Amino acid sequence: MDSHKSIQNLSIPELDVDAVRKDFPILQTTIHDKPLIYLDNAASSQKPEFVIKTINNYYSYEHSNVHRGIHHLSQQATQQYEQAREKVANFIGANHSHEIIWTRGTTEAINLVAYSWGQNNLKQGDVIIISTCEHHSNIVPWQLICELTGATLRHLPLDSHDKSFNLNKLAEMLTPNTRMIALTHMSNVLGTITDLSKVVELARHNGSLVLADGAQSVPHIPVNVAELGIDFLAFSGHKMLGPTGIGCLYGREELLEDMPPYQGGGDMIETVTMSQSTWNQLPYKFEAGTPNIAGAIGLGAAVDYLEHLGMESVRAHSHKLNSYAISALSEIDQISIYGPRNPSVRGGVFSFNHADIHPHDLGQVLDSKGVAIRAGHHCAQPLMAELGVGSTARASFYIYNTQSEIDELCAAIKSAGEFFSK
Ligand code: 7TS
Repeated sequence: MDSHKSIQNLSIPELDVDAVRKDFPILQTTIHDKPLIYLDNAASSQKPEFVIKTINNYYSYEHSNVHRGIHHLSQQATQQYEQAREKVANFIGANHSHEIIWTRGTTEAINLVAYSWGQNNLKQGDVIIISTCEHHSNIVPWQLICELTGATLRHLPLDSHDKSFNLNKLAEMLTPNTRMIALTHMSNVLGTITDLSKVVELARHNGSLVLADGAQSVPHIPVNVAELGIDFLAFSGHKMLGPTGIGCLYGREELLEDMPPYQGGGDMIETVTMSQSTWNQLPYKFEAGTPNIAGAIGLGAAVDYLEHLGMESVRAHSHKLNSYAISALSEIDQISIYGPRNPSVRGGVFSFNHADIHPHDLGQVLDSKGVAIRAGHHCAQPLMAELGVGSTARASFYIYNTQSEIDELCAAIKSAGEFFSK
């Protein structure tokens, strides 16, 4: 789904943010005796009671191992676990639920593709393209597999003006040797949303595959893999209201069928003899060992919750907060915001620096006021180098954040500025 189109649709129901907030126990708490203003959602989102209760209920009354028991509990656990896979498949528009592989998160999903697909398909002379604004999870696995296979890793530089992807430049970089284009769908530093349909169009001319890092996009904008035409999508449960330790790799069936297992062990085999083994069907070929059953079921509940809100409404809320944040933060003279100003091409991730305050100091002062932001390099050191900074402060929003929380953020930044200028 094109996020640009969706936000112009005026019939999208608005989120009832007051009601949403009541669903999150942690938002009813205080930090340093102040109401919690949680603006670190790009790192991990908070969890609604519905997800917490689903996991609690599973462990309290329904737990057993999956795919191996003939007893009732095991069958019930298997059913819930596989239903969660179907929910995720529907949520991202996959054609089949066996195109969804459970992983620990985005990082493991990208490693799976880099190793399993890469070892089978890459050789000297082949090229992988990533960009300068990738999270380390979409850089390091490719560096490792290039070292193993002799393939070359090249990076797409950002547009010098607004730090968006320059797709003309991408077109120039493509050659018949380009085997994979692996790009973030939404930057965890700049918030920039990548026009994946265009990337896929360019890639198709060239016969290369496209992997999208959806860690920041899947929680915040409607993502449909079939409409986008991408080959792989990686994302994490914990950034989309689900538990930690669970995430997904979506892969097109034909590609997954051709890829060898990533890890060996129980559940991923069809037969084992002392001399050789054969592999289980998809998706189990890639899921060795007892999986994170509660995690998958919890992520299924998170998907239910997001679908109940409607991803169009989630995106519309983000758009509203982004517009507000851009003008509110721009009013503070000492603040420079990185990334595009147009709220239609960005998500709710705002990295900024204060002329007089180091990001870590700013983070600490804000914490003392109950405002949780992140400071650091955000696992994007090449991007920090391109921006010419060592670190930034970062505020990132989600469904439960409000304009008045952005006002509080700005007030806290202003008061920190006054404190440090004394
Ligand atoms: N890709 C992007 C774009 C990310 O933002 C992150 C996590 C990852 C990959 C890795 O996800 P994981 O769940 O496997 O760890 N980003 C952040 C962040 O910005 N702050 O903390 C984690």
